[in-house]
Amino acid sequence: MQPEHLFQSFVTEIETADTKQALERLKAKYLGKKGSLNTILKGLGALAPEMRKEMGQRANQCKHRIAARISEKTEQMDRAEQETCLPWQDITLTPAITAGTDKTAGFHPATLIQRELEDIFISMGYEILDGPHIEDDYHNFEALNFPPGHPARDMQDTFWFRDGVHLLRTHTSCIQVRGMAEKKPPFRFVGPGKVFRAEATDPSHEMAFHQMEGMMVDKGLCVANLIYFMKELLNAVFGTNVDVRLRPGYFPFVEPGFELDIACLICKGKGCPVCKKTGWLELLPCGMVHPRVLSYGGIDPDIHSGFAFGLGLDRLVMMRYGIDDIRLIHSGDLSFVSQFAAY
Ligand code: FA5
Repeated sequence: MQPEHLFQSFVTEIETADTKQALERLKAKYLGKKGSLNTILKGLGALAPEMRKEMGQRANQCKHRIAARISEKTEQMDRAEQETCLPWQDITLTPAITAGTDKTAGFHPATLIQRELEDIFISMGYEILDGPHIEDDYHNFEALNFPPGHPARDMQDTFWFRDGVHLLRTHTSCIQVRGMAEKKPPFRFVGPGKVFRAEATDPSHEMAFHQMEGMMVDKGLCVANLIYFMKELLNAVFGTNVDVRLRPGYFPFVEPGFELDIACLICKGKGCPVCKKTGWLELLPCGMVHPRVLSYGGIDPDIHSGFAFGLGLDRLVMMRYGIDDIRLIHSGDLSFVSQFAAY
């Protein structure tokens, strides 16, 4: 091919190259080791000497023009990129406070309550553990005695990943599984964090909300120990005796299992949309750890027993601050969050 024809086809192609990757591909196609220009240059040896010099000059000219067009277009793209980017900012710097806009950041109410609870549990000898938001079927379900196909899995509407194995954790109970794998009894820990469920929202239900898991394993633990810790916790949070009721509750990973409800502090037990007109709010499901779950965790249920609980943190926030709609908590509305004192 004549170098001028090659240049023409390059000009047509570079018109439609609108990304840097496309330019790189063009560069390789025309100027690369195995590119079209090198093929022409390699063929020079086969030409008659008088043709060789002339063809060599034309090919080199073409090479320089192609290289120049590519770098020109790359520079254009760099400039366009810089124009669309926001100016660089160091977000770790304290912002300048302008007169009349003296708003400073504070902690989110869910963070405030979480930290307060952590302090209470640390004072009772608990450790704080963490776990990933993206879990697998084993940690979220199987090791908690929800075998595949078990109807109790339907209690928690789940966001699955396409691989059918990974999911957004539906509860913090997975931290029980991770804690047991890491520790030898006796131990006690809490695991706070965000959990996710594919469910319709209403004044007391969100799709992403917070829980705090708790687990204690030792020799000779029984329901009386569980109730003692739950009462201590609620008294410390509310600073007064709150009305609670304990009723049977089913969770495959505890036996016996309970629902601990708190008298709704929004309507003082009269009934409102938050408590679904019952006067009570489900806050703290709990129970004695199922022997099979202890065995999965490598703990001998004939020697050790344990209790576990899963506190709904957002609902606790609602009761504590008198918030009548859980959806406000994640709304990102500054007039809402700025009402809470810094910790
Ligand atoms: C559980 O998630 C169990 N893992 C709790 C548990 C742990 C039981 C250890 C026994 C032993 P449940 O689905 O009920 O259970 O949720 C626990 C708490 O999270 C509820 O009491 C409630 O306070 C809160 N909660 C549940 N669903 C939502 C939701 N959609 N929005 C806000 N809070 C919720």
